[in-house]
Formats: sequence, structure tokens, C-alpha cells
Amino acid sequence: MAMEANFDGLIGPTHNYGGLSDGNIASASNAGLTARPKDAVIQGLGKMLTMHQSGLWQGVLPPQQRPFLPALRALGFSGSDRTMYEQGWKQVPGLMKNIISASSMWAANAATVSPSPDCSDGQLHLTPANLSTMLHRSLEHEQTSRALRAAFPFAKVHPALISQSVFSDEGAANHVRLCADRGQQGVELFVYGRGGFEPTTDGFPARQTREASEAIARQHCLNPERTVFARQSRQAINAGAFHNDVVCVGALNTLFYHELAFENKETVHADIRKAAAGLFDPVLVEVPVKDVPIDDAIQAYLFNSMLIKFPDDSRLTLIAPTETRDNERTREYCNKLTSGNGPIGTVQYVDVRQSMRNGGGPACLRLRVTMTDQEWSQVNPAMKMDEQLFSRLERWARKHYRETLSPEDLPDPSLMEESFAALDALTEILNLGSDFYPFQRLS
Ligand code: SUG
Repeated sequence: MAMEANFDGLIGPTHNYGGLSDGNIASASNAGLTARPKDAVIQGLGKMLTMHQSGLWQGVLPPQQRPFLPALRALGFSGSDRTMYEQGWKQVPGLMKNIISASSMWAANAATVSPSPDCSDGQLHLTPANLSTMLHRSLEHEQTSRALRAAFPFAKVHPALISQSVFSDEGAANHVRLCADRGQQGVELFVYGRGGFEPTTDGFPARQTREASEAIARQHCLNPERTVFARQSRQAINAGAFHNDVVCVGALNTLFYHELAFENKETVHADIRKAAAGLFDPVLVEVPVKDVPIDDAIQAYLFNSMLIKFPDDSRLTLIAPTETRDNERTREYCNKLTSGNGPIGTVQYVDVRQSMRNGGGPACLRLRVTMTDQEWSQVNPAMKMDEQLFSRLERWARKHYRETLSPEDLPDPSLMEESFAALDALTEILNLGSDFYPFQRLS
């Protein structure tokens, strides 16, 4: 038996609205708002508990050390943590906003995952994403590797690709696995926004290159005949689809996507059908512009949903953000979708508003890892969500997190100290060892 587990990024104590991501409209338009870190982490935990209680495998990935002081040291700051922090804010406030971001919560960008039935060596492969396009996110991959090794000690966790523009990689947000049955060979679809050697174009940045996707497919030992590379449309990127998962989501044999998601959709259809030949018939559900204009799709995050097969259901459930319900076009489309007899039978709405304001919907917050039950039994048990872990984490968050965090609060060094105290306590709860975070290794 094989199932898809969701590993959600636990939202960190420094969650704030930094306006750091060019091309991510929510991040830009909500810059400077007052964030509510305690609400944010509790919203995320609520989503994890619901998934666990629905009979799915659910795990949790720890937040990263923020502020990320090793970056300050590498850039010439020295002295005590407090001194560095204060000097950093005095001298380079722009840098400080990057090293304090809680962006590792968006676990869909943590890594690209290829389940063992797709890999010729029969192993589960993960490549942490280098996230090299955005400074704040480029600081994540080392600690992400550590977290993935702690969660999946049996898996092949590769180093991130070379951190440079030719190999820009944003992980599972640009990757979809289609299959008939989770335990059997599937088709892996990699979506890229540009060729790494192409001259740069105007407009919002394309964060994934074809060369990065190809390198991952190679090192994951994927069968080239069962692998598809598709180009994201420039129109979608310029409308704010900074990752493919803003305009596309897939599960089992179903791909649900916006009409404008791909540069050449006929080629994408043909390539998917060819790669799936003899395995399954792909079901391609295209949402037309006339029903949902691309701007509505992106504002309401219709596609940044989780497409889930609950154990007792025959059809799929779309777990969408409440913003999809609040937008008339997407709400009407969802009503139409579920009243038909297509593959998606239900839409459920989940409140992850704190994360959404930074462009992170329900799908961004989780990394999907398909495993056999034998592999699941080898996952770090302390990182598996259940009622007990939920209560411990909720208590921990209520104790350590601030109610509110505004841009003026960020330079306060006690925020750093509170954050480190929270993370120190967390390493015990998730059984990560007392040297998991850089600040723990120094002292
Ligand atoms: O990389 N936002 C994230 C959102 C990531 C969403 N993930 C997926 N689509 N899978 C990003 O743009 C904004 C942070 C800020 O502005 O404070 C940010 O990093």
C-alpha cells in the first residue's frame, strides 16, 4: 500500500509581511501590514489536524532559524548576537528583512520529491530547492536538507542544485506527479518558466529553469519516457503566477489547470498522454478564461488548493483557501465543478489567511511525499501529526509566539531571543536533537 503524506511547514515566530517577493502580488500588496504570528501558526496547525483526522498521513517540518545570523557573519558582522542584530538593522535594514523572513513555512518549495516507484533504484528521492531567485528564500536549503534528513532517514536526500540563475529551482511547486495508483509507476511533470541559458526577459521573474528540472529528473533516476517537461506561459507569470502551483494542481490521474497555465497546452496534453500510455488515461480539467479570468484565479488562489482523495470517497476533494469562496467567479466555478460528474466531487474551504497575505495558499504550505507503508513506518515518529502532537505544538505556540508583529517591531533584539527560545523548545518536541539549529551549534 502507498499513500500521499503531506508535510506542512510549521509557521515560524517571525512571520511578517516583508514585501520581499517580486512577482508575487500578495507579497507586494500586503507589504508592511501587521502580521499575527500566533494566529498564523494556529491556522496552519488546524489544517494539519484536519488532514490527520480525515485519515491521511500528515507530518510537520520545523521552521528555520530566523534571524539567520550565519548570513550576517558571512557578510562581515561580528560580536555578540545582539550586537550583530542591532548593527544589521542600523547598517543594512534591507538585508535584515530578508534574514528574518519565516518563508520556510511554504514547504511546497522545500524540495522536489520523486516517490520510489518512479525511480529506477527503488528509492525515495528528494532534492532541496536552492530557491536562488529571492534572497530571503535562498537562505533556506541547507537547513531544509537537515530537516528532510531528520524526517526521512531512509531516503536519498540530494544536495540542492548549484545556486545560480541557470539552475534556479523552486521545488515541488513546479512539479506534479500523476498516476493510476500511488504505489505504481507514475508520470512526473516538471514545469519551468525559462531556459537557463536564454537571455532574461522583461516582466516578473521566472523562478524555475528547464535545466534545473532536467538535472533533478536525472539525479532522481526517473524514466525519461515517463517524464514530461512543460513550459509555463509568460502570460501566467506576468499575471502573478510566480510558481506553477498558482495555476495548476494535480493528483492521481487528474490535472486541474487554468487555460493560460502553459505556453503550448496542446504539446503538454500530447506529452502527458504519451508518457502515461499503458499506465492510465490522464483526465485533464481545464478552467477556461471565460469562466475564471486569470486575475481572479490568482487573486482567489483557486489552483493553490490541495487535491485530495479521502479514503472513503470515490471522487477528489479540492481544499481551497477561503479567498476562493469569497471571489464570485471562483465560487461559481467551484459550484459548477462539483455539480457535474467530473473527477472533483467536493470543494472544502480552509482559513490560512495569514499565509495567504504573503501568497502562500493551502498547497504552498505542504510538501507531498508519496510513500509505501513500509517507508511511512520509517519516518521520524516525532514529526508525524496526531492529536497529541497538535496539543503540544499549540501549547508551545501559545507560550512563545507574539500576537502581532509590525515592521517597527522587527529591529527589537528581544524578538530574536524569543524566536531562538521557541525553536530550542521545538527541537525537543520534534526530537531533532540539540544541535539542529545553527544557534544551538555555536553555544
Ligand atoms: O516564495 N512568499 C513566498 C510564497 C511561496 C508560495 N509557495 C508556492 N506557491 N508554492 C514566495 O514568494 C513573501 C514573503 C514576504 O514578502 O514577507 C514570500 O516569500
